[in-house]
Amino acid sequence: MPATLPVPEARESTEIEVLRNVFEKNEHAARENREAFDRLGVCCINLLGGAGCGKTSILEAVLPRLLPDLRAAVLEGDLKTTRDAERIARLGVPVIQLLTDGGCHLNATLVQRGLAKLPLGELDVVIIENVGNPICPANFDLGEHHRLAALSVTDGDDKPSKYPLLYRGADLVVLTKADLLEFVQFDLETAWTDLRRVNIDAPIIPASVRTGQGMDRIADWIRGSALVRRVAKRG
Ligand SMILES: Nc1nc2c(ncn2[C@@H]2O[C@H](COP(=O)(O)OP(=O)(O)OP(=O)(O)O)[C@@H](O)[C@H]2O)c(=O)[nH]1
Ligand SMILES: [Mg+2]
Repeated sequence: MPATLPVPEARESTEIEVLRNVFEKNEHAARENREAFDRLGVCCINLLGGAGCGKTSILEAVLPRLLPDLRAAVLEGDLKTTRDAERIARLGVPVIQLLTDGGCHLNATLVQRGLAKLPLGELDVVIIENVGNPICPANFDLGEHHRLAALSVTDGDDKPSKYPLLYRGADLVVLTKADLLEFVQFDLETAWTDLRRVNIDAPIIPASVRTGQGMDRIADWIRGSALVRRVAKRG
């Protein structure tokens, strides 16, 4: 054992600098994305939630309700596979699969590359399904106007207090798989109270793709958000 502890090398401060650069680069790309959306009157929604909480299922149920009066496209974020993009493509909706190759969240630069492949000027709304993860994606602005956070009742009523960042930044919270409420231990009041503790404003919509519960309300919210952007462009 050495008698004295080794003196930390300058390496540590270099790592901090790199981390700051990552966020700066992301913020720059996010700003550019948002400016492009605003210039073209396109509404962008970032769909977030833990792995398997039902994000793609929501899109499968809601997108047909928005078509044809709303022109929508989807960016699908995943670590691997094009499976989610294939599900969206079956609806006849333009979709680009964004693969992070192991990365736990989308960043604005990758989103920018996906947007370049979409006919942005012909769209009303772009929905970005983020990587299934209740933690990291919430830290990265993609240039979206709104965040839709999904919380599955199968994940437990303690999640809003354990992962507050995800729900704090949400403009809409969807309680997914509500048809399973009778089979799992999920106290609605606890979840609701904790959600309200971190986010006082966002509507909370219990929903199920099995029963159709909540799907019209989600579609209305997306339609309303897109309309606001279209009017803002004209103004
Ligand atoms: N019972 C029930 N099952 C659902 C519901 N929504 C989704 N599921 C099921 O939950 C599983 C995951 O659904 P996905 O829509 O793929 O979830 P996801 O959040 O997109 O998953 P990742 O993209 O991998 O994070 C599938 O087996 C769905 O059939 C629901 O409302 N009720
Ligand atoms: Mg998915």
